[in-house]
Amino acid sequence: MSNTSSLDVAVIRKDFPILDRMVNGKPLVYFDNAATSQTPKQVIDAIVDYYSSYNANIHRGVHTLSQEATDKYEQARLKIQRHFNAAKPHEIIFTSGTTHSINLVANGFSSLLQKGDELIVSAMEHHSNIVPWQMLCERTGAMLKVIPMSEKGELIMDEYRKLLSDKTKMVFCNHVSNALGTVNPIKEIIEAAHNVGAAVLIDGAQAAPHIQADVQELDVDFYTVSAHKMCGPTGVGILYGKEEWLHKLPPYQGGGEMIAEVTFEKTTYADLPHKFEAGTPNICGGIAFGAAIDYMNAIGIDVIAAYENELLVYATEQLLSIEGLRIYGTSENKTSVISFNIESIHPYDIGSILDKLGIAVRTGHHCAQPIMDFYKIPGTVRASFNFYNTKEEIDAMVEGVKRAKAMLQ
Ligand code: 7TS
Repeated sequence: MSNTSSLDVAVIRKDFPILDRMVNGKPLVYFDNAATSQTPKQVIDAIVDYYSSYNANIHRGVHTLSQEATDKYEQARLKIQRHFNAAKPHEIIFTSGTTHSINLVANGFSSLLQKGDELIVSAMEHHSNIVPWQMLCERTGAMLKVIPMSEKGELIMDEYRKLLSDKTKMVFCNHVSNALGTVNPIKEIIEAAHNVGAAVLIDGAQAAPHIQADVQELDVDFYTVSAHKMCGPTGVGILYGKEEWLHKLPPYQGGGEMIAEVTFEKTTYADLPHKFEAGTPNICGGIAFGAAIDYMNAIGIDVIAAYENELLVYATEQLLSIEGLRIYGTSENKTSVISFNIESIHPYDIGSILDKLGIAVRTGHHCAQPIMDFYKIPGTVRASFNFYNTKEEIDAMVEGVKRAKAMLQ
């Protein structure tokens, strides 16, 4: 593993113009990275460059601008392919993000399932990895089973193995929980599912910014990512799918660019990846996603992970020094997410006081209501750190939480 001395946070912060701004008269402390990350100027420049120099529709024009835009868009696909080590570029489907990617797969499985089939979901999913599968079950008569979790916020793997059978057709689970930060043992989950012939979708939305995922090494069937959590823009992401699965799934949306030939009698579909990319895509977003991947790789995901782990350990210690503060998600295997509450104080009230101090955290159920039901709480305060955050910012948050506690109790 690389050592953290190669991450110069003062230099890195200069890449993020937004980190200079004031909020409510205080310097911004941005700890809502799990919701969306901030954007470095290298990515902002890629967006400005696109609209200033070669904005055009892709895959269709003979003219120079269209060719330039097409080349840049397809280069971004190649960068993403290399980053996640997909075997082929056409296994990377551009989508609007993780939610779109999951819906694309869930919709495709409608034609592959029948009544009595079983799907397995983990107890710690974001709603976007629950609701599309419930809708699929309603359409097909398949049943949804749930891998339970422990008080520490870890999946109970023995229970998972008991749920698997020859009825299991698919398993879906996040790589990292957005509400708890738990890193799930996805390699084991994938292997066990494959042993009963089930396909696996891993929601990588929270993992991709912090962990280097290798889809071939994981042998995962589908992996989903949102660019905006990886220093890229909103409204773009990818679905990785193994070629054989992408051939089996029918197209999700019909329209331009996804066809081979259209007549009123019959339409044939384009090859991968275009079969799943109907209509004009988020061209600039895809190119900027490529720039974001370049930016993160220039620092190094391992370097990022080691530094963020330092922040996690430091913040955990500091927060736990506050009497009555409880952290939800205490696995040893975590990314830099801390969900907490202080006794009976409502998380929203703590979040509002922190905001007055310029500190951005998320409060609420984090689109993971089953986790809140498990702990019997309405929600948590969630602080999530990225590699441009500092220990001084953590100190400011801890002081803010102490102040909130004194005011609210
Ligand atoms: N899956 C996980 C694990 C997530 O954390 C999120 C977004 C999604 C899926 C959906 O991603 P989208 O880009 O399609 O919206 N999570 C959060 C969050 O924790 N706070 O705001 C959004």
